[in-house]
Amino acid sequence: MRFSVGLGKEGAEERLARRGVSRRDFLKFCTAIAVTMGMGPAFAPEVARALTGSRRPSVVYLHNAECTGCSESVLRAFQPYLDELVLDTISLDYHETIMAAAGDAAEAALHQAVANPDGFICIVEGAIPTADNGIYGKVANHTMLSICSDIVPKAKAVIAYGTCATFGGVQAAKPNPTGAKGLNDALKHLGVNAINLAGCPPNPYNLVGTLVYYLKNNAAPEMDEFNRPLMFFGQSVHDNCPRLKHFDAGEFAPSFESEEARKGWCLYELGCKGPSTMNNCPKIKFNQTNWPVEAGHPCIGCSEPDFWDEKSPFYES
Ligand code: FSX
Ligand code: SF4
Ligand code: F3S
Repeated sequence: MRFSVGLGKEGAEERLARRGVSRRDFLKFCTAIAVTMGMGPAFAPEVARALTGSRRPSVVYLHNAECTGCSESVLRAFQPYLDELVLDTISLDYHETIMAAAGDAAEAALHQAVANPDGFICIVEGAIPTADNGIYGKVANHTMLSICSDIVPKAKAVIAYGTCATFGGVQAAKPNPTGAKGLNDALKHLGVNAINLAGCPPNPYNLVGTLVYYLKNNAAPEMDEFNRPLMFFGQSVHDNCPRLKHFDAGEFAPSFESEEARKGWCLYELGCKGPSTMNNCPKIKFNQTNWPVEAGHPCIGCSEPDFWDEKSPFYES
């Protein structure tokens, strides 16, 4: 499999090699992304081309009310060095958690990125507290609401990453004293219409797949009624669950510690919300290793709107 690398002084392949990402790892990764996108392994060279193009899009990454698990899901992925690949594909010009700059220098970096004549992609993590003019969440003495209102509408593409950014997440659970909202809900009056990559945490492969799609098509992928890309969220967790044959046979594990649970029987009677949750966890897994239901825990519906209120109690069917 060959792919041509966008050339600069140093090609992407060389940059990755210098950071310890072998060509083999990179192509394995591209194949996984192609499969995540529902395109099949033959699409891997296209993914490789998109990820190694010479023009790296400028990305501004904003944080709001959240646990930062979304960033962690990208940065702590261990195989094959997903963080390196992501950071090599994009020019991450502003990210409050990992940037070296602080104070005025960080503010300057943000405004410089926003003024980039080629435009920028905005990735947003966390819910936006909107009550009382947004005073319950501030960065650098500006409310998250005012920062997002200022920056997000200027982006050429917007990705809400994680269930907090998409639907409000835990911050928006009743009684929601801070008036926390997902991005599209909070900023629809400004015309913001983000691609929603739900999940708590979201799967970083879905983020990379979205970036690849955008880099290739200069447009958002086809989405469902909640703005979730159908290529990732078109099927339920249940549809692809390895325990499905036991569900169909009426074989339900009576407890987590039971022999039946260990044998792979269905967790529906222990609270599993897989049948009403759209996500690709069973196909993609996390860190290409495992995912909740395979590890013995019911799906709690973390990629659905209002899941804290609507899907709880989590351990009752
Ligand atoms: Fe929310 Fe992300 Fe869950 Fe945490 O930033 S989607 S609480 S994994 O971190 O926003
Ligand atoms: Fe469906 Fe959950 Fe049972 Fe899997 S464990 S088959 S997702 S109900
Ligand atoms: Fe979330 Fe259910 Fe997947 S809880 S991580 S959507 S299995």
